[in-house]
Amino acid sequence: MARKQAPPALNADVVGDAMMGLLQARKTLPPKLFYDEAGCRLFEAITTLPEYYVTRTELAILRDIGQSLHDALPPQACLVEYGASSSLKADLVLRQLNHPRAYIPIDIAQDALSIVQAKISAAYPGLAITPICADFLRPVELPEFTHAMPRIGFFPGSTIGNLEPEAASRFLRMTRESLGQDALFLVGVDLRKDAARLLAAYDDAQGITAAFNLNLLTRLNREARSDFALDRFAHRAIWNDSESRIEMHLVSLADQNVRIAGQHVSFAAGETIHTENSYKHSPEAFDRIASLAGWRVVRRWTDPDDLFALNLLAADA
Ligand code: AVJ
Repeated sequence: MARKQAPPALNADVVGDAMMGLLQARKTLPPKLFYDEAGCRLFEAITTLPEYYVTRTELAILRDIGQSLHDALPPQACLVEYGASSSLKADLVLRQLNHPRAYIPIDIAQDALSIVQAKISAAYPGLAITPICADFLRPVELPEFTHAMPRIGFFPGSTIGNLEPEAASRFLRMTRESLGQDALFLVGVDLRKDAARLLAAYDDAQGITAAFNLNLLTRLNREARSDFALDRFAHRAIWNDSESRIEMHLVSLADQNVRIAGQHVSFAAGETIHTENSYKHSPEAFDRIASLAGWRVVRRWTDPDDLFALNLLAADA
């Protein structure tokens, strides 16, 4: 007897997050929805694009500052990484640490997290590794056994740029509480630069960023049983100078109705879904965000072209 294949399971979290954004007057979707399996792969491809200077610049800084990083960080520490989708950057920090004792990678993508765990545990046999699969914007309880260790937070990639300045301060305040007294925090921040360079980085010639943005709709079609027509939306990147951020949008190419989780959402031609902010902070703007959260920037390493800054924060007493 022919059997119908079961439809893919409805993902209640994804439906909830999507509806929350799509029912607003100005439609939005949260950037964490980018990172399903296909989205993680597309993001990996973005990080090696010629136009996307962010990842390669931060990696170059991390490689260049080895000795000063070593000198700035305490021995026997626990490294807590917020958004750990690749092991590359943590490896560059861990190799500068004097007898690191624990590594706690936190990420929303379980598959990526498992790979990170496998790679780091192979490279650092004595290190205690406790991966936590979670949205790092929510408070996370760090494992008991790390409580007596010096804590170093690590938030690379300029992921903090996804957050509006107030939300970035809120996040940093939360991590200050969770990392505790005397903690340090290494935060990667993409710097303000000319608009043409920024726009190219978020609208590359090969269309990988466009595919990454549109994959959100493919994901919703599968996990929220929506019926977005992929050829009726287009990728758009905008430089918003007054807010100092790149915005990614999905533009509706027609008047249309979309069904999602049993509801109808209508789009006018030209209307957009705002899918991501990527703030580009001046050093002063980031100092302020950090200080509002009870952190002080004690060190800032940049590349020769001042594209990117790796900031070392210390918890203010
Ligand atoms: C992972 C949030 C740092 O904002 O540059 C890359 C994501 N979006 N291309 C960024 C992203 C489009 C990226 N972050």
